This record gives sequence, C-alpha cells and structure tokens, in this order.
Amino acid sequence: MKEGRPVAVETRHLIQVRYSLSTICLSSLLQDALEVLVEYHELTEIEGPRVAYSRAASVLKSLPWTIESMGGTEALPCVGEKTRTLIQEILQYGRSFEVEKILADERYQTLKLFTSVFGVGPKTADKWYRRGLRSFSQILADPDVQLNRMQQNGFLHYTDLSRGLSAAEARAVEAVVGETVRTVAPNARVVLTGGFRRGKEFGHDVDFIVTTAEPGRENSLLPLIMGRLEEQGLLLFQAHHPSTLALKKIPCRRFEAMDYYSKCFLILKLEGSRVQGGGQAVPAGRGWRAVRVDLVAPPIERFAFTQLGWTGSKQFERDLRRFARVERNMLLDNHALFDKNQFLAAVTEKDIFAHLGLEYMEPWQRNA
Ligand code: 8DG
Ligand code: MN
Ligand code: MN
Repeated sequence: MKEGRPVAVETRHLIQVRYSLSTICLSSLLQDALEVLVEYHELTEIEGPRVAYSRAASVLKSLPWTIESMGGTEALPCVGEKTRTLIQEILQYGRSFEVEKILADERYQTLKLFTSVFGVGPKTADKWYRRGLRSFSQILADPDVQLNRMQQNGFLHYTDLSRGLSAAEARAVEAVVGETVRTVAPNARVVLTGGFRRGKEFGHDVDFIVTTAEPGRENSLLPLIMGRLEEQGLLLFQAHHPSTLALKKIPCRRFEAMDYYSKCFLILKLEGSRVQGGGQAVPAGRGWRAVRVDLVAPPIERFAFTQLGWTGSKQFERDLRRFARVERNMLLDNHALFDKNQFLAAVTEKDIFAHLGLEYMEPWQRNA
C-alpha cells in the first residue's frame, strides 16, 4: 500500500485490496504456467504448441483486466481450447497438473539445465540427454563429448553468465562499449537495443547496433571494436560472423527471422568499479564479472529495420511480422519491408509503423 494512506481504511477498500492481490496471484500463476509450457515445447522443439501457448500468453498479458472466471475467455483471440483448460484448472485448483508434470520431468529439467550454458542449443542438449548425460560434471568428464569454443567458454563463465545483468550493469557496459567505439571509429554511432532498450530491469546480455555513414565501412567496424576491447584486456570471448548480405540477394524469396549483417557474440570483463553502486553481482576479491554482449553492424540505410528487429521482444517481432503478412500482405524482416513489388524505405522505426498503418509503439510497449 502507498505511504500516506489514512490508517482507518474502509472495509470495502480492504476487501478490494485483498481481492486484487488474489487476482494478481492468479494471473501470475497463469503466466508462470504458460511460460513453462512455452519453454517445454521450445526445448523439445515442438513448434505448433509453442507458438499457440506464446500467443495466448501475450494476449493474456496484455489484457487490461485480470481473469476471474471462464466467462468471456472464449472470445479472446489466440486463446485456444488447451489454454482455456489450463485457465479452468488454475481457477479451480490454484495449480496445473500438466505443468507440475512437466516441471518434474527429468528430460525437461535436464534440457533446461544444459541449454542454460552459452553455446548449447536444444539439439546439443538433446544429444547429450540421449547419451545418458544428466549433469555438467558428467558432460565435462565424458571423453567422447567435444565442446566447441563457445561451449567451453559457456562452462568457464557459467556462474557469471547465468546470474543475469541489472540495468545498472547494462549502463556500465554501454559506457565501456561507447568509449571503445569512439576510440576506434569516432564517426560511428552505437545505440542500445534488445531488452534493455525496452526498459527491462534484468537481462541475459546487452545488445548494441553500431553504424557508420561511410558506405561499406560497417563491415570493418566490429573487428576494430573487438581489437580495442582485446587491447584493454576486456575481451574474454568473441565469435564474429561477417556479413553475408551481399551473398544473399535482396529481395530474398523467404523472409528470414535472423539476418545477414555483420555481428559478434562476446563475453566481456566488466569491472565492478564501473558499475554505479559497485555492482552487487561482481564477486568480491576478483573485482570483475563476465557479461554477454551482442553487437550488430548493418549498413546505415538498414538501420531502422535492424533497430526494430533487434529491439524485440521475440514474441513482439513474431506478432508484428505476422500482422504485416496477414493484415497488410507485406513482408517485414530485419532488412526490409516489402509491399507487393516494391521496398518501402524507412529512416526511423516510426516510418515502418506508419507504412504498416500502425500507431508508433515505444520500446517499453513491446515487452509482449
Ligand atoms: P534478454 O534475454 O537478452 O534479456 O532479452 P532480449 O534482449 O529481448 O533477447 P536477445 O536474445 O538478446 O535478443 C534481442 C533481439 O535480437 C531479439 O528480438 C532477436 C534479435 N536478433 C535478431 N537476429 C539475431 C541474431 O542473429 N542473433 C541473436 N542473438 N539475436 C538476434 O534479430
Ligand atoms: Mn538481449
Ligand atoms: Mn542478444
């Protein structure tokens, strides 16, 4: 309750407060349950239910009211029979038996553990599971398991990377990356994207877009930046994917979820002294922690599409692309917006929303 409220609160008011607390619990139960179902189908790579449950979750999350009964739920878009059964179960018992079964499932638990390592996707996790491996120590002791460089670093920095980053740490990373870019490419521009641009308080990495106005120069930016980070002793790991944009001709037949831009996936050393408030997650004595950072460097004329694509959330991107396709008969991806037989130009994200006939949505409104 807010401070400054009169002590003698009316009974009616109290009941309302208590009531809204119980509905908050109910809706968070429902959201947690849907999250488990989405994750389970993601890990086991079953696409249909994953899509269905994530759409239902984002519809339920965006409702201006909380669900208190089944009435009206059949009219909700994207909320299908299975989600309605789930809602019913949670309303009736305050829990879901299907979700509890998944949570107790050994395969689910193991796949979730394995994919929590940087560089380990559902396929590798499943391969290890089918080999009978159940723990990190078993993986690391198995002479037949070959870890790639990314996975080796994932295990090496596991404790730091699995801790996630606070907004204060993300700001510190932004300052480090900003200084580095200004040193090696004073004319380049670096902007924050991903979850922290959406105003999230916690994230698993920090994402940036780097651009330059000099055509073609974007391809040399990331190696320069990585070189400078290395000189400063801050680069713990790098995987660079040079641009493949020229190889794949645009317009491409199939609009891709990912993109062809030059990008790198990094692990950087973040010094605690750089974090305002000291950085609680920086282990004492060591003075630094490892953080995951992604950089993407598109050509300047692709900036707006890259920014819209990399700001996320992933569910928002899926929904927006689907809207473009189904409602507008257009194709949207990280490179372009294609309408019938022409590309629509955009300098800012606002231009893209306008082309789609949508009101502009601020990054914090894209957390679906
Ligand atoms: P968080 O888990 O990092 O806190 O949340 P996030 O910032 O929303 O997720 P992310 O995994 O960092 O991805 C940010 C956006 O970047 C997301 O909408 C997907 C997008 N993205 C692309 N292409 C690529 C790519 O090639 N690799 C990666 N890692 N992300 C990409 O559009
Ligand atoms: Mn991110
Ligand atoms: Mn990322």
